[in-house]
Amino acid sequence: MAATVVRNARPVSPRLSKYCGALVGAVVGDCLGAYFECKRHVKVDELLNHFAALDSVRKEQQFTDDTAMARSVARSLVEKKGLDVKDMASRFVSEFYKEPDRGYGGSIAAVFSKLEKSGCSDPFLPAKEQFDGQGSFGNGGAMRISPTALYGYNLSEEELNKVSEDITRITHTHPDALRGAQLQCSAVRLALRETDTDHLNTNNFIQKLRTTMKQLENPQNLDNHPQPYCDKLDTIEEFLKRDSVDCSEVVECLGNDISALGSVPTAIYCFLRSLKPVDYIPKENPFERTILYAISLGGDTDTIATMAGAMAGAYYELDRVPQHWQDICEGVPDAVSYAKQLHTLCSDLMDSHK
Ligand code: AR6
Ligand code: MG
Repeated sequence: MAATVVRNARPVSPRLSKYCGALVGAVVGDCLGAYFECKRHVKVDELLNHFAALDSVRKEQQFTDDTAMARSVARSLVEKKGLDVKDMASRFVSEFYKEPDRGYGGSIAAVFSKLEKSGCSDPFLPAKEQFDGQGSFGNGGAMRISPTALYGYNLSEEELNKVSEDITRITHTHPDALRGAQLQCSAVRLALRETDTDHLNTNNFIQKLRTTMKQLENPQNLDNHPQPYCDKLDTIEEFLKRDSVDCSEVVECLGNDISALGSVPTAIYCFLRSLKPVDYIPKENPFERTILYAISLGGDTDTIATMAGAMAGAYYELDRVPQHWQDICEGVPDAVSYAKQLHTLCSDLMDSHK
């Protein structure tokens, strides 16, 4: 597919520091969250001690599959100047075979193997065959989608949703995985578009996401039609009205697992909750607070932190991502470079439709 038409009435120029913040935020969330991955409960003392010790660490903190795949998404969008599904699928495959030990999901190797054998002739077919035709409901689509929000900054909502869906369908076809990636992409784009980095109207933010998800989950507005993501957005809104919500309740109601439905809404909550101080996380910088809060929930910490980190980085901009974290996390210079290239691509698309 060639570069998609920009259909917004008045294309707006995105801020480069927000683009860099989004991709660097995602990388540091992944690298720093990876240490705690799969711990069902993260003890606050252990978390704070780990991060205090990190201040004097020079060793590189490695990224996982989340970043490995997000880099392929960014590279493909930049080099093809838009979505080329076959190109993206073949980048996923070669990246996987180059470094298969990046912590990929338990079942995704089967998709890569079939894609490789078929030369990606039908890039959507292997994913459709997963789980007896049900498709994977994992968060592997959502965890890598952030660069799409940068590329699609000025696309119509419909177009953005289509691009997110197609990128996800290369590996995941279950509706929960598709809707989860669309929700994550929409949330990152909303955070990019916010210009006042000191005041975010959380009700508006959630309301915009609910409108998007309602259209995707229940376009005909049928009574009793399942709309699991809208339900989770309601829960987030209710939690944000309360003075405090226990971590255990957050995990019970929103989730912290490898499913898209059990992690994307959680990441959104982490971002929105961390706009305000969190009593057990003594951090003034709200970007840092977002990452530590996300990890404190345990479970799929790298992926929840990468998704929350993308939103927080997009909102607060690059200079709120601690310099030391940028120095020790693998892949940060590349993330900056992809952000710049996506920024240029987005501006070129705008110019070509003026
Ligand atoms: N039915 C039953 N189990 C399922 C289904 C299903 N339809 N879908 C997924 N699972 P996968 P991902 C279970 O392999 O989404 C890594 O840590 C099943 O146990 O598609 O790319 C990443 O960083 C399957 O093995 O991977 C992500 O955080 C597992 O979900 C996370 O894993 C993962 O689905 C998911 O990555
Ligand atoms: Mg991972």
